[in-house]
Amino acid sequence: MAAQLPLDDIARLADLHPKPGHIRFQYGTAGFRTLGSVLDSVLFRVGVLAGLRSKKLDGKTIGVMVTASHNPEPDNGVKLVDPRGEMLEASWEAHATSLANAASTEDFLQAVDAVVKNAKIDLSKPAKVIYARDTRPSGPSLVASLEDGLKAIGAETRDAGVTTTPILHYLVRAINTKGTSAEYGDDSEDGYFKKLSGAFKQLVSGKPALPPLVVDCANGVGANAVEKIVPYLGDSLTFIPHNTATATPGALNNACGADYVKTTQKLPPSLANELKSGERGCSFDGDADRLMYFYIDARNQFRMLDGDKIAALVAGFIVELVKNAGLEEKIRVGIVQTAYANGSSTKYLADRLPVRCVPTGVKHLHHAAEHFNIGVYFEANGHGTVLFSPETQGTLASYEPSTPAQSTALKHLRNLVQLINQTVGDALSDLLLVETVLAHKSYSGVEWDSLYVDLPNRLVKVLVADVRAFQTEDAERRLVSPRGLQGKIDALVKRYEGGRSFVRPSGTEDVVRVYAEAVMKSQADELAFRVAGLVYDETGGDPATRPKEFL
Ligand code: NG1
Ligand code: ZN
Repeated sequence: MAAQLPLDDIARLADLHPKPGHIRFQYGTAGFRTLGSVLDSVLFRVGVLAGLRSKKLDGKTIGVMVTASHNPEPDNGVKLVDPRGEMLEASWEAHATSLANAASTEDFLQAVDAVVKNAKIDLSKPAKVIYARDTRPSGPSLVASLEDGLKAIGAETRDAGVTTTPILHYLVRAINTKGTSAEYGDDSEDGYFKKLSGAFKQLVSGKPALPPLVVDCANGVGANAVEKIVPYLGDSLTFIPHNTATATPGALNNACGADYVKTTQKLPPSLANELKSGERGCSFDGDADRLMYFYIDARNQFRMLDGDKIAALVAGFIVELVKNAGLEEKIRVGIVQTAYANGSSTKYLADRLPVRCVPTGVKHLHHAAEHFNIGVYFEANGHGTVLFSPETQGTLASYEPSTPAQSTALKHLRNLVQLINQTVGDALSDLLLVETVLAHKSYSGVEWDSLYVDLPNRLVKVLVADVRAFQTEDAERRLVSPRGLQGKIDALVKRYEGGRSFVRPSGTEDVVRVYAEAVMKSQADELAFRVAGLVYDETGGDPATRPKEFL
């Protein structure tokens, strides 16, 4: 007889984690994310779902990360990690949403049964799940709910404790590739730190050491990772960690971290006296998968080096190495961006490389990057990585260089494959990557920044009655509905020199986002607010209550 669902166990434990009445949960680009205090039932159900996903994939280990990334401390969230360390396959997002929204235990059992049938899951397969959480106060109790769900479905579990999102992704891939030709590394934090630091030390060996690097850890779990990697790095790189108060209530992502830097385009106030003219620093977000750099220029002004600048720096370096290795005929390097990429970065990169634009959300960038031999992807907000296709890794492993210069470049490329966390954006791995390029090029922030000049830009949010009324096409660069609105935006944009603007519904908040850029800051601001005004008026907002800043 085919194996059955352990309905009694599931029902008994599900009763301990009832769904709150009036909330509708949605598995979006960032998994489930909302106030930590209402997520108990979601975590239980995600535990059951993770077990089912593992069974579906023949007992491969699935990851579960409990985090709300750059969101404020009262928020929390959860997302699943597929066996190769990537985001959950899109078709399962609907399963996650349906389980999370079942109103009662009985409905939940039915929803589980429907997933089993729909996804044709063989229940006799084992289920293996590894999970971790960030430093949020709501983490421990949410993990306990998750554990109940994993118990209910009979999963074999491993608790990775408090760690960063990218380390959890690394562990998932390391576990699932153990003993295969694609072995990713030892499946432990130690294995991760050894892999990254080993590659970094080789890459910078013989280069003069860079000045110490100020690292803003957002008062989050990245602080632990930074502290732990220090002994592995030895004197190859020195950190000056800041915002490491992971136990201080309310400190997480508060006036610090990568999202603060990107959205305010300012230095975190806590670093005000830490950086002198010419010095560089960087910020992680709360789960250490985003990285923003910055420096203080000769006029003592703060200058931001965002995900687009990181992409330009890194892609340029990789292209040069591929060429120096004599592999430019064999290895095609490409870039993936979203509509939020600064127009100047797109121009700079497109003059040199193939560039693709995809909708917002890491899964879109990641999948598009897989189509290149080496795919570099970064969101402007600092989330990104570099993917080396399996064929390219094979080429790099077997290639026989014919000159000493080729041999050196090849060695660097091989080390980059080890240095870069190819499962997901990783602030620590990306930091080491940036430092590698800066060391090779003898760049300070100034030279890096001068690759191109950012166009001034502005991002604003508009609260509308129904976000679902907004639908887009062309990688979210144009609206198809509400009908007629895009035409009005186009007419407005034409009046601004270097103007570009687009409107899209957020996938993580109940708002519509408006982005605008233009050659002058005042014009970018004005364009953003005018477009926001159009959005507001078009969608049932009462002109009398229109926010004043929308002009
Ligand atoms: P939404 O809320 O869909 O704009 C935000 C970021 C994305 C991505 C996701 C996931 C912006 C403008 N949007 O998405 O880039 O990082 O969160 O965390 O930064
Ligand atoms: Zn994050």
